[in-house]
Amino acid sequence: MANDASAVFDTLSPAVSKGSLADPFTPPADSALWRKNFLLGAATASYQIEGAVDEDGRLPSIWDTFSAKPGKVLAGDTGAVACDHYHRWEADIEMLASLGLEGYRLSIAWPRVMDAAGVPNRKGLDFYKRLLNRLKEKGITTFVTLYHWDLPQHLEDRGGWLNRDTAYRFADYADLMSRELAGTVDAWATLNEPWCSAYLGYGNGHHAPGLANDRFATQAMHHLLLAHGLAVPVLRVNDPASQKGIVANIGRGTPNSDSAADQRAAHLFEVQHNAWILDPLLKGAYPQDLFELWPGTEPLVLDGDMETISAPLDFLGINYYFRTNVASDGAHGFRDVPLEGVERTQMGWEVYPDGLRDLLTGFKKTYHNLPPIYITENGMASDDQVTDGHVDDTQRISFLKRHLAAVDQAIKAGVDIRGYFLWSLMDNFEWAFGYERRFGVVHVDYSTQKRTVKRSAELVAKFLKERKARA
Ligand code: IFM
Repeated sequence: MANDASAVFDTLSPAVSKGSLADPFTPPADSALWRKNFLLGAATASYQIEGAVDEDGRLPSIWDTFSAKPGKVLAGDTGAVACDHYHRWEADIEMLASLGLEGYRLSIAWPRVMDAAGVPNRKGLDFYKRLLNRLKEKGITTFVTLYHWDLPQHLEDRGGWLNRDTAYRFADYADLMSRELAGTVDAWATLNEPWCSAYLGYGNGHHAPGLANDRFATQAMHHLLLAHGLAVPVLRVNDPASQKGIVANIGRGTPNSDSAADQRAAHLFEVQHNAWILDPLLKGAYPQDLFELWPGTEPLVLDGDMETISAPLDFLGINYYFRTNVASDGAHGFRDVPLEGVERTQMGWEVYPDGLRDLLTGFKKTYHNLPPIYITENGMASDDQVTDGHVDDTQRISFLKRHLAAVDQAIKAGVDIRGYFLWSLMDNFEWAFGYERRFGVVHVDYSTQKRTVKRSAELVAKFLKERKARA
């Protein structure tokens, strides 16, 4: 983790670098974040930053198809150019390193690296090799996600995640990538947020491929988890020194009242958001309450599938953003009851750091085999503007400080949390919300591709520099 953070200090707002501004980020002296081995990094994903969708043999993905359909993405935005990272990756890594960030979580675009017959695409593979080699040279710990939602369109044309065969194709893809990239990856995550792929993609249609059927969602989830389970042993054989895991987004559901019905609604919310993924992975079974919520949607599960899915993990990645206040819908489920007067982000999501702590401590009680945890995403969107060359993202600074305090509290309560990745390194294509929602700690001007380090990133860099100096 030997980054030279000095470069960014040449670009810091003068008041921050001289220490004349109160520092609203630095964690208290007793925080676990001061531990040198607590990894602090930033995350991105291929379709959200790379652009270059038609270059060097990359095939179409479901997000190319989906975003081209009118009305699916805000303002008709697509990932065709995004942050142009495919061409600007060297400068982006310099920027990451100059901030002193110790870890980088990226994803690989499946349609860039193999064709429909499974033949490797050398140009696509070389892009990731160059990228990962440079990260290693910089001493940055690499977390690589194999699937962050950009399924090759040719697989969707054969049923996508509704087709069991996609899970086997994913294992082939994992095999290729881990043979090609072994030694440059510190940690492999098979999937990012299977909840989003299954529910938003096949359950309510807000994401690609845009299908809306609860039964589809449960079957897609099963095949996603099976894909994960089939890939893990392949990764273990090809790249034994790396860690293997999966990344789940988790949601806090709180009851709108003390009534038994609302308490049950909050429980079902968390079953649908958390247990649907974590129970099969960590208990080898789907939570039966899920099928109370969605009667008759049990997926087709073949003998041995649950054993495959629940093989031990080296780490669990957790992505957390907000909580949802819910009430009973009067039937089997829950309905959102948005609270008034609470702090929200540009996404309209409530800022609720306690939810992260409470979920993590709850998982430790529920899952006796809970693997070590990395917070693989946490952050917020705000309508950031560049003024005189600076972006003063005050709400984000406070958001990050409070969520890192929640992580510290969970660590002190005994949860084994080893690192935290900011979402995101830079503003990017926020799926159905296009480029309007800015999650980065670095601002991107999409008309010029100019990157401007936001004040939040300056303060993270300042903290990391201090921590390094003390080590
Ligand atoms: O931008 C996404 C990311 O791709 C997955 N997790 C949530 C982020 C914010 O919505």
